[in-house]
Amino acid sequence: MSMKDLKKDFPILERKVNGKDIVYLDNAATTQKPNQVIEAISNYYKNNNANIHRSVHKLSEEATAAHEGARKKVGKFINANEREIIFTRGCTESINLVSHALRLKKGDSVVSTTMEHHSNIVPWQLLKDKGVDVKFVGINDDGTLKIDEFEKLIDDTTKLATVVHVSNVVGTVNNVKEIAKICHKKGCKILVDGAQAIPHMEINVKDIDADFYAFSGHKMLGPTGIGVLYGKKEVLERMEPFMGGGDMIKEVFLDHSEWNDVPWKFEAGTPNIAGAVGLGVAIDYLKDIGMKNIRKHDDDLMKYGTEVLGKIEGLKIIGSAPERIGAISFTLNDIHSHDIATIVNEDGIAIRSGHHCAQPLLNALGLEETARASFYFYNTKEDIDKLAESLEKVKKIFA
Ligand code: C6P
Repeated sequence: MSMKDLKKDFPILERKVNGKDIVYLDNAATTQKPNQVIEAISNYYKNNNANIHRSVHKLSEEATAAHEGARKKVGKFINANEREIIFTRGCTESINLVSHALRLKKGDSVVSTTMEHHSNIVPWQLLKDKGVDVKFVGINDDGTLKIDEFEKLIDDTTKLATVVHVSNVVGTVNNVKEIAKICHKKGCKILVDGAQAIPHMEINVKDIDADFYAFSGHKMLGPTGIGVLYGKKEVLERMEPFMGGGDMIKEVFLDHSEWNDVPWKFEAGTPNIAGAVGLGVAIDYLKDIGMKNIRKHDDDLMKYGTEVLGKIEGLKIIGSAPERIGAISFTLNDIHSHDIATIVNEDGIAIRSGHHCAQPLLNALGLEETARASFYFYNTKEDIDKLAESLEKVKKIFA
């Protein structure tokens, strides 16, 4: 089956926007959902809904099995043990979990990068009140990281380094395996923000040797409100809880409590059970296509997009790292990106504009905003052609 045929699994891609067939090029913000995922969520609520881990009745047993089954699927998908998979609300919460549960203190430091999404900057800044220092690795003009800076910035005080696997703005693929090696050699742990990597490539957390790997379900065909934090079991076991509440305890006394085993120690309260079920089915769907096939298709689109958009006079593609995937950011003459996005929307084309929640990265590139087209396997070369045509119209309007 060709990637084009898969489009029919996505009901939303059949709708019209402003009387035109929708061209959805905002996949880095969120991907669309196939019928299989939508139906799995609906089926869960129709047939199995109950709270989990708490009751002995049939529905609770089924709901628990569905939730824990999804955890198994996630574990297998990234080559981790299921006990190393913590369900969260999304990548942002996964990073915040680590920033709280590590219990960093005065004198400790964290090394991050200028390329990060705000989700991997602000949680670390919030630790400044505690006396934790946050340092940032810079970028080169082509949108690659200054990897040598990791080596220089990590010192005896550094407890954690954190890096985005794939940039949501310039699409740069960082060599996280090499960065993990540097971190471990220098004696600190590494957290990888995999939000934009996991939709497009095979992820093997053991091969990367990441201590933590964070991502969101909704950027990989799953529902919103469900995400994952992978953590090495021995690391998670040494960490303190993130939130307190039901299910994260073994026993509660009035003066103290004893924590549940990992991963449940980090999952306080009733979780997003339907979300986990939906994510599990999204993973089944991705595996059926094959992550290698998805990568190949998305690489082809990136190449084609770079060629076609690159030919438009006045259009400048931002970032030229040797390995990029998923997203092309660009400026067009001096037209504001919100104007670009608004005008192409008239042609049914969805792209993102603005700072993409990565203001320090844009500042480092000497910009305040860009337009961004981001792709997934259901996109076609025709989608890119339509965007190019529409951008010519934008230029005419502003000529
Ligand atoms: N980037 C984008 O349009 P959440 O919101 O928790 O699902 O994901 C946060 C996040 C973290 N890291 C990276 C690299 C990301 O790209 C994102 C989300 C979207 O680029 C929405 S701002």
